[in-house]
Amino acid sequence: MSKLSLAVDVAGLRLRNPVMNAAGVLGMSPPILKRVYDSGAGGVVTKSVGPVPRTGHQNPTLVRVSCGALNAMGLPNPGADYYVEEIKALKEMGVPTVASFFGGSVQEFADVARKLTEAGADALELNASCPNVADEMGMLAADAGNLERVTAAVKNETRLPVFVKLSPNVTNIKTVAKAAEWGGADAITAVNTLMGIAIDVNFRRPVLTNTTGGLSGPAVKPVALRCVWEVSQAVEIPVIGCGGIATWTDAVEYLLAGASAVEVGTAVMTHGFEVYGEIVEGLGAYMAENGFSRVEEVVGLAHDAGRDTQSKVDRCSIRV
Ligand code: RRO
Repeated sequence: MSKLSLAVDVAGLRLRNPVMNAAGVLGMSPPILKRVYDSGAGGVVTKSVGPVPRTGHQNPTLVRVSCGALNAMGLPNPGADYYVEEIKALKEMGVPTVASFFGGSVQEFADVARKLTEAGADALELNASCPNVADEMGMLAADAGNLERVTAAVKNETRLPVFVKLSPNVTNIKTVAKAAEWGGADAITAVNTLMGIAIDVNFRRPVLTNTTGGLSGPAVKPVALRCVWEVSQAVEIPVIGCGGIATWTDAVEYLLAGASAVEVGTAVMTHGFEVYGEIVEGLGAYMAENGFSRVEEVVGLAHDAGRDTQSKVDRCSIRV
């Protein structure tokens, strides 16, 4: 049997293992993202950046709820020009860096993608799915036609792999995943946060200033896992799983559902930075115990099992 390796190549992005942080939770400061890498992650993802600085929504912007967290940060970021220096710093530290970004128009998406490419990012994550600025910008991931156009415009500006991050807040995620693929996406990240609300019974009003927010953490895992399952059936490009991953078993579930890599966000708030190393270690042990030598051998296996079960059911019904 060949030697076990956790290294993956996700649409051209080579990582020492398939575990990254999810965009947003840890911001963009190079020393903090370097800690994610030093804790064992294969690469890092920055907080989404746009064309110009934004202050985001007024506090409170984050509330802990049972099984997770609800946020409505409102895309706070210092603007793409500032990020250029931050990305250069991460690259100098040897950290594989995925730059997450957004725009308010096709041209803005394309311009920011070009700047981040010139800055030296290793891949781009096109955030089509922030749930907290939908009134202002509309949600790109809910509009297949626009998503395809924006993805194509971004691909025209960069030679880097482009991952399109989708939303679970849509009726049919397969349709939008296919639109991103048609636009030239190299991978799909599934998924962003699930829209929710928390109400303060004493003040008798929503806790978040923005009223609604994006739910993340363990509560969303079954929903996000279903999204990965469906998207991986709908497209030919790799899928990156995101949503409620806190343990190596969560990560393995995502791989079995069809993800080629995973992103871990909210769990860093509850488990600390060690969560990345723990997931990587557990994944390695699982692969060794089960005779896998490469991560790709695990990807999508649960779909095959589903087909086996189906055929057994068919055989049973024939006997009956
Ligand atoms: O900044 C946010 O409010 C935010 C973003 Br950009 C996102 O993609 N997902 C989310 O839950 N919050």
